[in-house]
Amino acid sequence: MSSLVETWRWFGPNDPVSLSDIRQAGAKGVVTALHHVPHGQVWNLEEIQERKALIEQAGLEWTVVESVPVHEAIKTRSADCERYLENYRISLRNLAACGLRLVCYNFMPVLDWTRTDLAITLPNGAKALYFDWRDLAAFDLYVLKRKGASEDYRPEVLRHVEDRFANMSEARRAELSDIILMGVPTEKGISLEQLQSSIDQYAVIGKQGLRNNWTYFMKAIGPVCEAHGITMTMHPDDPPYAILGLPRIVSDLEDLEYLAHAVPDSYNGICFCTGSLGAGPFNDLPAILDRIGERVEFVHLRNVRRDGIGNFYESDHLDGDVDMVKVMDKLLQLTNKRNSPLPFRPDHGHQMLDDLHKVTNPGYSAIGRLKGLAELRGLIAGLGAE
Ligand code: DNO
Repeated sequence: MSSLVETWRWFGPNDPVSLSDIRQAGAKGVVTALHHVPHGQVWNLEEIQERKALIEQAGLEWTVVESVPVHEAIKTRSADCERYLENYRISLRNLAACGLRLVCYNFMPVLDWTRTDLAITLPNGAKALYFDWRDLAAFDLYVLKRKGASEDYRPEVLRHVEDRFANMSEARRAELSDIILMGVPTEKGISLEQLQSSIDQYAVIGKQGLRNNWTYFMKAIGPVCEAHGITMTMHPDDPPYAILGLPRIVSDLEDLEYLAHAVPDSYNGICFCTGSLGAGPFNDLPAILDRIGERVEFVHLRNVRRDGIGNFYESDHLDGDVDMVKVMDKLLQLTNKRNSPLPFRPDHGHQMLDDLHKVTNPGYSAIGRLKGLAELRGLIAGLGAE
């Protein structure tokens, strides 16, 4: 029998949210990465040790490494793939040498998570991240001008897109492109040209090709993971759709089961992100946990509220389309069967109160996450007492 452990994402020494803030929030563990190291380069031992020492001096523990980014050459299995695989193995060995054995990563082509707005104002005045299919389509059709793009959107999405784009100010158009091309804050975004050429490249690879490349990646790092007791946790696609013509392979239960069967070894784990999976109305999260719960080694808890055409905003942690009570109940049941604790972090929070006047990493301001964590903590205590 084990327990859920509270962790908190930290973007490193430049994060406006400090380690001392994290301690005050009550989290025990830190989730972080060497964000300044360019994707694909080796994480050297000294730098990992230094970062770990900083966290421990603050009375915390570095619980999860999120993310060790997978270089595009590996995802596309192109010419430099073997070199980047070797770099990845070296980074994993170095992490394990520092006692870091739980890693989160994703296999989303080029873009990490995607939103179309980073600060919509909610009725109560707080700000939230938002995804609108019509804005994505406007970008796709009129900025990216992708061939065949209109076939990928439903008529109710396309209906107003032309007008919507025509009425968008230049500033908003530029902002929309920046947001879509952004990826992880504190890491570099990509250019429109890079996106265009990746789209062409992935059109040839397709979904099955990407699955094969993922399997190849996992088998290539498998011996290192097994020798050093490392668990990899794959983050689901955010949102859980193939967007902008790019294939995606971790969007629903079928995908998750495919991955679990393709590499059945225990180093192949899942990062269960309720916000990412929850943005798809086809995903029944408690049912997914019933099927693949044993593979879950890390959890991101956040909620979303969808509208009729699948647009969604990030809602309060206990208020949205994800039934957080049921999800938490299942997670607690899972911890009963585990020997090791299951780390979770309150994922994204609203920008609110004092944070409205600060520059923060989108989704990662302190107070909103603190509120989310407190609510989740209460839920755990309540369900645990039952
Ligand atoms: C967004 C995050 C993701 C996640 C990566 C994992 O807020 O959950 O950026 O860290 O996809 O590789």
